Amino acid sequence: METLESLRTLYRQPFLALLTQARGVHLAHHPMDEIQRCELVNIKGGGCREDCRYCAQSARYATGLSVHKLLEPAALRQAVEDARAHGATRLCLGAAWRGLKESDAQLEAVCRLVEAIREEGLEICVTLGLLEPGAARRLREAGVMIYNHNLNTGPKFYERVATTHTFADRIATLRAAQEAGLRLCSGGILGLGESVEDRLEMLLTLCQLDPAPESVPLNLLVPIPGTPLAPQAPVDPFDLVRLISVTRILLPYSRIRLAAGRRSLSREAQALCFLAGANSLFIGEQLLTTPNQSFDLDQSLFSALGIEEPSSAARGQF
Ligand code: SAM
Ligand code: DTB
Ligand code: SF4
Repeated sequence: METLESLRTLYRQPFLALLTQARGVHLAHHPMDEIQRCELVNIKGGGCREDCRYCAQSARYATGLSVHKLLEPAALRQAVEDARAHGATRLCLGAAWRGLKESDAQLEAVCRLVEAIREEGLEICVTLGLLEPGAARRLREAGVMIYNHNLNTGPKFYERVATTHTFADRIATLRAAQEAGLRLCSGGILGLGESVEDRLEMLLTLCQLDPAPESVPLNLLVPIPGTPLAPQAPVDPFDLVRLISVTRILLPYSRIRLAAGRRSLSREAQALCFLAGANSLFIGEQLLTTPNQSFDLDQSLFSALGIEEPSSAARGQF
């Protein structure tokens, strides 16, 4: 059983020792050069009533973002085509709202979207905020395979990041998703003003989930002008690599996704992240509301590192 103290001990090792340990764990559980590619699509942008202090889509901050209605099934075709063109094996549908109850009309609308693409041969992940158990079951029935819901930070720091819901609410959603038979994708954001201790507390919570999340996205804060957290100092890439390493050691079987914020990292820093155990990323020009590292740059990075497009047989292997 891991403890916060054991995580601290891991984290504080000399950098190269930590990296070497993580690499050993990675190679024992994953193919050496395989990186999962996930395509993101914002199915409902902006106008969220939650107050997450990092988020472009919260209606509480003047971020200049317009509010969109839920995407129509026809418009989702483009995302499926983009995913194929980018070699993605997973499509992640995101919505900017607090969450879904079983009785919400939006739940049925999302299910219709999922049903329209469930036979496309892509893994379908959705990120729709807080979920009631009945809503989670309905999503599973419609063909959703994975639910993304990030803890974002440690339990003590959470109220400094959002006050309209709690860390415990987020855990309850993860439980509801698991009980409905959805696999979990859950991780966090670095650079919100949290301490290393907060990050380790978040990891400890993630590794205490049973079963552990199948994927762990680690985002660097993308500063959004108009949000309260925009002025935060950037994260030192070595701190990110250390955190990825500890995550890899704690969660040997999980995918670790180098998520938002890749554009702010050098190619070399991204390579170090892969060496530490990151084996997934978002591909394509756009995240939810901000640009991703361009597909051309990714192609040149993959080519420099000798990383090939994953075969469809590799899909869902872990
Ligand atoms: N509303 C749902 C929720 O909060 O879970 C789903 C959408 S929300 C935008 C998905 C995740 O994106 C957040 O939990 C957070 O981890 C990440 N995110 C949002 N804004 C970000 C930013 N500016 N920088 C980095 N990550 C961000
Ligand atoms: C995740 O962990 N990061 C993605 C996805 N899961 C939903 C979202 C990143 C959003 C970055 C800021 C934006 O584009 O608004
Ligand atoms: Fe809303 Fe999700 Fe953004 Fe929070 S992170 S403001 S819940 S869209």
